[in-house]
Amino acid sequence: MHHEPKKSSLSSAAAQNGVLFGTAVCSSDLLSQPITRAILGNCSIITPEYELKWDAVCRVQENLEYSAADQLISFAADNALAVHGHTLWWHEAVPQGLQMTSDKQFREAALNHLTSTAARYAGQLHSWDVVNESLELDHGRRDGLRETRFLAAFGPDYIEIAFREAALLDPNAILVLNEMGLEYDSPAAEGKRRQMLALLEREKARGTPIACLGVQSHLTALEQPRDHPDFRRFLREVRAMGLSVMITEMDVSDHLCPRDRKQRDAIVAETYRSYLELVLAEADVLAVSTWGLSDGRTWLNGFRPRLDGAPQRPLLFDRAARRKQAWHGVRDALLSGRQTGSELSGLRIGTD
Ligand code: 9MR
Repeated sequence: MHHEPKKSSLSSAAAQNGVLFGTAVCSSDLLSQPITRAILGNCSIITPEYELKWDAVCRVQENLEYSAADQLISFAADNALAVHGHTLWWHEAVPQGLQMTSDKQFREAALNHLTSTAARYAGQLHSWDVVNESLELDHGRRDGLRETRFLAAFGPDYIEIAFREAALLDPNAILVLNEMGLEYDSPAAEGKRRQMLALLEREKARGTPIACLGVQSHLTALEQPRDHPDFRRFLREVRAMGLSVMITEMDVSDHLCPRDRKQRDAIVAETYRSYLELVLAEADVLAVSTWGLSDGRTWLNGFRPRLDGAPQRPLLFDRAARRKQAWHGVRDALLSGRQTGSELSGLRIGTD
């Protein structure tokens, strides 16, 4: 396998600031040589895009199926890549058969899934998204928690329960609370940032072993501001709490951009660059991951199709796995990133 020279790799640019660089990977990506080469040439960490989710592991109830996840994790081990586990408890990944069970049955199944999965990979993962997308302000609760099967079955303690179990089973993994939409520029997003800080304060007071906030970073070009004082302030407050940050799912939807490729690619690249520079300057960033590497395989064509029918170009490589301007935007930001809080890396709030 041909590796790109190290000097042109995103992971080596990131490493200059002590940061890992990576991407979400599907097991099918490994069938493509150009994609595999781009992963090996640019990444120091990978995230299984769906293979570890509860509904993927548990297609047949009571019968956990880990072979797809195992394949990605051994690919990572063979190539000295770190692995970010995604995700233990997420409302969208509850297996069909468990939606209608009693609370008691649901609690047993959810704990069984968490403990089996965390124990199986203990010592092999860099980090875990223990709980994913726990806030939804539209659900109208004072604490901002999303109404999910987990909340209904365990009550609001479910976050603490999940993190304590994960910490017991895999004490060396960095435990991450992953969230979407914290980075947007709107009154609703500001409300979510406030609720996230309140949630982190509450969990800290109880000694929940959350080490890191996962900021998904599904950005929209022309919507994401170049500077973003409210988000800056939020990241500073997160750092002041002793929490590190991972950018877990970054991509840039171009559905608002003009069709012209050159213009689109330039706007997307600039969105990546300015966003990453901001986060690297304000947070104790452990890792930066995009949600896929190549425009040939992105969730965005389904979720946010362009009105003109042209395929989205939201990632760092084109369909032929050639670097785009966005690759350079990310590299520039990784090289210019100045971290002031890296001594905080790895601290867990409220433990011991
Ligand atoms: O990109 C993922 C897609 O392939 C899966 O079908 C989907 C459901 O499991 O999840 C997508 O990834 C989501 C991630 O797990 C959590 N944050 C939002 C991502 C995009 O929907």
